[in-house]
Amino acid sequence: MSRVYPPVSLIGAPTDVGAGDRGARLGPEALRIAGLGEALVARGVDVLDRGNLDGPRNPWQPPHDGYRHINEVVAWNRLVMDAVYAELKGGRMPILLGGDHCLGLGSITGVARHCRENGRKLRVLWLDAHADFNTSQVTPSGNIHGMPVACLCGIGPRELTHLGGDGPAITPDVVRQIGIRSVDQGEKRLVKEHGLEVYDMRYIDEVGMKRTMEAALADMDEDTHLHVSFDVDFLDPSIAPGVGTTVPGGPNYREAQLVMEMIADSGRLASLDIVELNPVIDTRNVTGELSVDLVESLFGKSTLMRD
Ligand code: 5AB
Ligand code: MN
Ligand code: MN
Ligand code: MN
Repeated sequence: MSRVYPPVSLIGAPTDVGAGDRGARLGPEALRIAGLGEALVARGVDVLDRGNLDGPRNPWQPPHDGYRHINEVVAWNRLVMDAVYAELKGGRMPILLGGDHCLGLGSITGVARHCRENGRKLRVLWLDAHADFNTSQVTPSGNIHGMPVACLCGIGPRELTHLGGDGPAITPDVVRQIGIRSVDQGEKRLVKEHGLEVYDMRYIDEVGMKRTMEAALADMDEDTHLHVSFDVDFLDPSIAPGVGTTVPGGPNYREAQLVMEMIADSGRLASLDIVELNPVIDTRNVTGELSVDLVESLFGKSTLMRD
């Protein structure tokens, strides 16, 4: 199943201002050292590494009014939004190298603007152990990497919900969450209230990964822009220890490969985030290397005799 992929731009966003641990700021380098660029080139993809964005340092302060580092989070997300939007406008596929998952806010806001301007429908696959649907009232931590989906849907402080200028970037119906297994109490209520489509681990256990992905990828057509936001803590910690917020009971190696292969087969992938990789916590760079391995599958490399 060989496919021609659009040219790709790697965008590094070395920050952990939205996280509870420091170290995700080293994620872009760990992905580069694991050979992300080279692996894509080997798949026949035209790759440009745009280097790293340069935002404010992590002040490492406690939360104020329920948010930690909100000014720095806004500044980083503006940079990411503009960089992602510019790549799409130039006809390239942005791959955002995080950095913590607060950056999904800027990335998807940039993607949503591109879709609006080009009359494309947006589908967001959120691969994560967490729903990232907290607000300042219900967050147990104040860490904004636990809030981006809510903010994207218009729930949160104005500077985050209106990052793109004119209202929330998306509505909850464009999102499909997969692999979820840790949702805070108040967050659960919000997820239900807003009708988010969540394929949690219980669902995956009962139904299997194949049917889960069929459901999550259903009803897309040639006008659909598929954005994948890949929080590395989606994976079971036994194969991916290098993340700050591990939760046991995630997808195993084969299930994760199947997820990526089925996304590749959909032919709709148009932008990607790889976030939350924390090399300081990793065992050598195994989690970075596994992430690269999975991205190869996203770009059509199959372990079976199909490519
Ligand atoms: B991640 C937690 N729900 O809000 C919170 O890694 C964890 O981007 C958030 O999914 C994890 O602090 C954020 C307990
Ligand atoms: Mn996340
Ligand atoms: Mn997570
Ligand atoms: Mn995390």
